[in-house]
Amino acid sequence: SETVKSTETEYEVDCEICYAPALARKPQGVLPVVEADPNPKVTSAPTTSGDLHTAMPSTPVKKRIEKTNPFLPHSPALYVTDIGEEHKVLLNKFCIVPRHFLVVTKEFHPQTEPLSPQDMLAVWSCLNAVKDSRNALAFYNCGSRSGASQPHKHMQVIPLETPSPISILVRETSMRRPGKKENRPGDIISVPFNCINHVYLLPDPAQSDKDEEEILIEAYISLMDAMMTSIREYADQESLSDEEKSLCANGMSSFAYNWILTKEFMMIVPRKQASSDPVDGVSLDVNSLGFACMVLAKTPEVLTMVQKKGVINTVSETGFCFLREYYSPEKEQQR
Ligand code: B4P
Repeated sequence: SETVKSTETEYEVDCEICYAPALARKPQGVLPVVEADPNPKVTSAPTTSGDLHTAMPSTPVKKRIEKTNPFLPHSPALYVTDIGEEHKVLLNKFCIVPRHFLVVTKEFHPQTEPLSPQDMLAVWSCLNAVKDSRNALAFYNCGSRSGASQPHKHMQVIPLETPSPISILVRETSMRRPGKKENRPGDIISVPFNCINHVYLLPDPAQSDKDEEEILIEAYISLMDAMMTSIREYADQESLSDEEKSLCANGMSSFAYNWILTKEFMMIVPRKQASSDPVDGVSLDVNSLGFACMVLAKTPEVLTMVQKKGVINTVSETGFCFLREYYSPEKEQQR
């Protein structure tokens, strides 16, 4: 089926818009809109949609059609290998980028759970194993407002031949400039989306006194901390409406966020909503790849809307967008 890629240059970065109308016809395994349970107790696969808890009122709920879990059991044709005791690698049945694969927990864990050290190590070993390791992207859509559609915990890896737009943006943002120090491993920066985002610059494990597990855990915890602090500051804005304040309160407790990992950085973007603000009823569904400046349009209307609004503006609407006079990436960097 036909997939057309185009690029839009924004902030001197070539954002990618992928137009794949055939995907509009793919069966939707839709994750019901759920509040993450900070202490999840589910250990076996849910059998009814009722097992997948509560709806958040102001977020649109897609109709759930598929009730089976595509990862348990998985299709033998898509199985690649096991990673340790807890994970398996499956090919993505609906990939756009060749060799896009999934790192799936062998037992059912909910997609609303935070990543465990084993999850991150499994993904890290995949990043090391693919060709052109430095370009590859791994991501996790945590919680329903993050763009996730499958409720069984899965991370995803996209091998790439050239650096992704977000890798270029992070390298650019962290570089030395007149009046600005170069950022170093262990620093947290933000890239110029108009919404809360935090990027942890990873040290090279070969040059660090910490092992890979310690590095990944430290990065993840630091980013979670930074994310919570930012949402608290966002909620303190005087001009915020009551509706937005309650959205923030939900944001603090329900942990919908996108997570991106490369060999160079780890990134977190908390999510307020699953899709961009509608224009004449047309909106873009955004997952972690949106914050890699890579978006997927399945209809001509969505394609035109994103081209007009711009990729970065469109995806930023799905995060917690500070009022411009309050927020600036520079301010974030000084923190
Ligand atoms: P989720 O975290 O639940 O959601 P998603 O990546 O947004 O994928 P979604 O299923 O909503 O797909 P969409 O039409 O938006 O991930 C579920 C994963 O499981 C997906 O990778 C899905 O394809 C895969 N999957 C579902 N059923 C499966 C099965 N039976 N066996 C194996 N794997 C199965 O997008 C379609 C695809 O395009 C997704 O893989 C998405 O990640 C990818 N994509 C989106 N934007 C892209 C971009 N800009 N560039 C390249 N790829 C992009």
